[in-house]
Amino acid sequence: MTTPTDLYPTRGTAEVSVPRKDPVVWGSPDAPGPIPATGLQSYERDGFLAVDQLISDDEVTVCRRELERLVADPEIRADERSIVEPQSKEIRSVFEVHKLSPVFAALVRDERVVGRARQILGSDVYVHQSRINVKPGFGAGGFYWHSDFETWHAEDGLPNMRTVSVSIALTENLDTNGGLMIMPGSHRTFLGCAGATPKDNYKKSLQMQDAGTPSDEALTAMAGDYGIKLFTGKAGSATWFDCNAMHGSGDNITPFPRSNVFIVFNSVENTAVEPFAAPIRRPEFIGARDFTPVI
Ligand code: 6CS
Ligand code: FE
Repeated sequence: MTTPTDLYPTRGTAEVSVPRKDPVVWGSPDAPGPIPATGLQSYERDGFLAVDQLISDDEVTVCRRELERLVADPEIRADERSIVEPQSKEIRSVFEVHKLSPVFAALVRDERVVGRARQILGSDVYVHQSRINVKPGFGAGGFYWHSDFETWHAEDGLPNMRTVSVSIALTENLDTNGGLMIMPGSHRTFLGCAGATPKDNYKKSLQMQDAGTPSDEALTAMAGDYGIKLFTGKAGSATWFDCNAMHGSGDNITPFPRSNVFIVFNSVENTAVEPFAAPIRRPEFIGARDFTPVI
């Protein structure tokens, strides 16, 4: 199979910005599903869609108990799918939770979740990545500014921008405890970053990203053009965002954890090929190679 053309060059010697070549909403505007047409329009415009209550309080309780069970399990802590905070060594993230947990496996298949992904991506979808982010507080680290697609293209080999993420809050996302920030509209420009991908980059990047990080100049220009929106919401709220939206989150020094479950749906028409800008593939628990559609 021939490698598709690299529409989004990145991790070369210089930072380069190119216009997005892909649609944002791949489905038809009147496609059936949980998102109303007005919601699809604002997702197209902004690169995100906030849902005040995606899952009920009772469902949040079940998910939060499941997160706590996973985090407390010594076998999970020893598993390579667990990433710890560099300072405190507390668990920062656990990947592939849709395989580790029947609770999160059911969430992935829930029509309120996968139905929205199919509507946006206009096709069947599979899970490219899932994780819980614990962000326990008292100094838990944030995630510096980045485009997820830049990494998923460079390191996981996703050819086109036909991927959507949902972050479902499992604790209240306050304006103080390191909530998600997105630059509205930034998804329409691809910023190719400077600097080659080191081998085994993921072992560091999941704690603190380096390769694929925009320059201060680029971030200053983008923040000036688009602004920055901070997402707050009660537990059970969710933010759907385009794979190329420039986003990040700050450290959490409050006592209030900012935990979420994060699921990445990719179109079955956009399956991963070889990395476009990395020496080797990342492990499958980060970038899936099982393209079985979610049913
Ligand atoms: O590298 C990745 O795939 C992950 N890193 C971040 C900071 N966001 C996207 C994804 O979870
Ligand atoms: Fe991200």
